[in-house]
Amino acid sequence: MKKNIQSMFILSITVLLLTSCGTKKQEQEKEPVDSLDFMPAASQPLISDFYTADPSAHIFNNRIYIYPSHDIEAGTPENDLGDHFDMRDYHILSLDAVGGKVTDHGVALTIADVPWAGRQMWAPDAAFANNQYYLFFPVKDKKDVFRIGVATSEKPEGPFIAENEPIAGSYSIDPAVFEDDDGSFYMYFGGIWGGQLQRWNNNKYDENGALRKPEEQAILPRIAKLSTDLKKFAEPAKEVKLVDEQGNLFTEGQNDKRFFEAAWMHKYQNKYYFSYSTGDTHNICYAIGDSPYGPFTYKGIVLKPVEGWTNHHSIVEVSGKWYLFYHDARLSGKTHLRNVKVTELKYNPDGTIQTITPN
Ligand code: FUB
Repeated sequence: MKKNIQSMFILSITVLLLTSCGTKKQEQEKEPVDSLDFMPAASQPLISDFYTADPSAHIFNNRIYIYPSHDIEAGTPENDLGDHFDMRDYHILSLDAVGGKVTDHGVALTIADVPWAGRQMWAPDAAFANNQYYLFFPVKDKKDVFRIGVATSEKPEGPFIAENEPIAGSYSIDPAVFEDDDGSFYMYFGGIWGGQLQRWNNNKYDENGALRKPEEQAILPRIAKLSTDLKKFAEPAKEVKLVDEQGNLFTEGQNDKRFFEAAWMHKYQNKYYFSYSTGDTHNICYAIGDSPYGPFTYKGIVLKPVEGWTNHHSIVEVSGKWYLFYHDARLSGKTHLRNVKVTELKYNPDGTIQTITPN
């Protein structure tokens, strides 16, 4: 018996040594990094010489372009309304493949060049149509009310020229612009707390608009179809219904599932996937529907909480694989100084998404 234990011990050590040598060899051969197959769920910052967040990724001209917020240490005191997210410009990033070299294209749009802007340039998005590129961005106007602006450029990386006014009928934050297969564009938007969505009912502004009580129906994100020039809403903004499997809207108390901010839309196997952050519970969740307008039925968590208070993402297909672009504050340890990252996203055969746990 004793002999048996001894030989099992020797065998285990040999196996362990052989396995770790094998791993080391494979690691040395991983060069250059051109696939995420072997990477852990939490990856390295795509760029670390300045802070970026809220990555909206798109493929333009066979290249990956990322439209992020540009986080800075502005010295603005932190509060629950997010005043410390006091960003002043946008830089566009691009790379030819996931794992490839990241290019920073410099300042694409600055707050001083937006005639109606007051402060805080938050999470942007982009689109291509009519032979030009569009940058959609939320910023507070001179009365400190968030509106959504649009700017255009001949190049995906800018520089962008902003329109003189915000998009009429737009409000709150986090625009996500989705092109459907028929060429129609829709903007999803909204964010509660500092994003001010609670101040808007029936598209009317009420400075005193309050957050909902736990037993009340949760505030819903908004959608508006865009005009063909992508500079206007083609219709008044509508609420996007997010429901549970029984078809019930969430209450504010169900804050691990209800919408908070950071909307994104993608289509997979002919279904519409609406994903969003639950904010104060820090998940990226998703819900599936049959129309861009919804209703969307809650299905689960895409990304569990990352380091830092905010969670924000985009989901994009790149060369036949799906990727989640996201951010965390691991490098700075400060919630308003974030870094964008990317990791592979996988579907189950039934179309549900495998939850990603950042590590
Ligand atoms: O970056 C500022 C805000 O933080 C974004 O608009 C939200 O989605 C959150 O990430």
